[in-house]
Amino acid sequence: LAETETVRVGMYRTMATIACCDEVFRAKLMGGEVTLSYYSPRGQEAISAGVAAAIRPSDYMVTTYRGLHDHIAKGVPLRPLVAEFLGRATGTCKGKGGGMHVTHPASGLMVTTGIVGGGLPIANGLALASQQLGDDRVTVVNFGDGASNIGAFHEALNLAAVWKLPVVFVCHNNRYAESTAYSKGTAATSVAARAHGAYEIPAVTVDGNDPLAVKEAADEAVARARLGSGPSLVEGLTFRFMGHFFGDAGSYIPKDEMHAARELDPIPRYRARLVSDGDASEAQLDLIDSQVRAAVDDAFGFALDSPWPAPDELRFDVYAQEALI
Ligand SMILES: Cc1ncc(C[n+]2csc(CCOP(=O)(O)OP(=O)(O)O)c2C)c(N)n1
Ligand SMILES: [Mg+2]
Repeated sequence: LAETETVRVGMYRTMATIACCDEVFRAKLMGGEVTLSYYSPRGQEAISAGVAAAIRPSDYMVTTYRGLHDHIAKGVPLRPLVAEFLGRATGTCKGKGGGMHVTHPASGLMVTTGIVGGGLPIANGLALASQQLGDDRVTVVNFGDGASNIGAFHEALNLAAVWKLPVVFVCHNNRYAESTAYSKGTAATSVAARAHGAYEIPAVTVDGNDPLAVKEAADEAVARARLGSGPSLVEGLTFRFMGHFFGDAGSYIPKDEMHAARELDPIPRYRARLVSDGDASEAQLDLIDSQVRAAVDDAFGFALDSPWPAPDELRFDVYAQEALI
């Protein structure tokens, strides 16, 4: 069924999978069943779904500690993904990276980093490799609004523009960097204005709660990169529904601001849109929801039944040549 569905309905499945997986992580953390550092992407599903629908499986992606939404959208298989978040030997990095360092080259998810802004120069490196190899790949790098205040953001945009790298910078502007509101820390009306004004990079700000708007902007940016015309920046305006990390109550967010943001929750909104546009019936979307729930439960079952990495594993995957250890 999933193979034959349209791109528009597929984006719903992606968003539902992200939200369901996030819900189970939070429920298990709340119940004390699992322990991990967790940064919820709830509310930001549409940006990941829209961008992923604009690229190919062979394209590269870089993301952050909040990257569960990007990992799922890029197609990292759920079983090893959840196992990695839970630190199990069956994870994408044998449980040695955790959610903040998920890497899965087979699905093009190359780097997850906890260093704010650190992914942008790495994405340039991947894009430079593609440019030199002529492999026709595009690299997408996801980051937050706060990252646009980091030096690496400016260095990366400048160099990508000078070298015309096939990279798409995707800013998930969720209006907060930890507890700092956008307007308190950022001297620009938008992140797109910085890219365009300072580095002459084509840049747009779109409704990040609408996967169709995100996909349209990403389609253009990806086409530009693929043609060799250089980088673009897509900024999606969205909101972080949970605290910065699991355990942060977000008390610094005014109640009316949170209430207004939740009114724009991308998932019920997109669901209603698909039904009113005739893409799918409520029953079809309910079926997707139940399939998603089964897949997520299966992944958690698999992960929780998996062993921890053996202590001896510490010696491996540290250097490129294991013989040197
Ligand atoms: C270089 C660096 N500085 C500071 C931190 C601490 N830190 C972690 S997340 C974060 C906020 C980043 O906000 P934003 O880029 O908007 O991303 P969001 O968390 O909203 O997704 C900060 C300051 C860090 N991890 N790395
Ligand atoms: Mg932010």
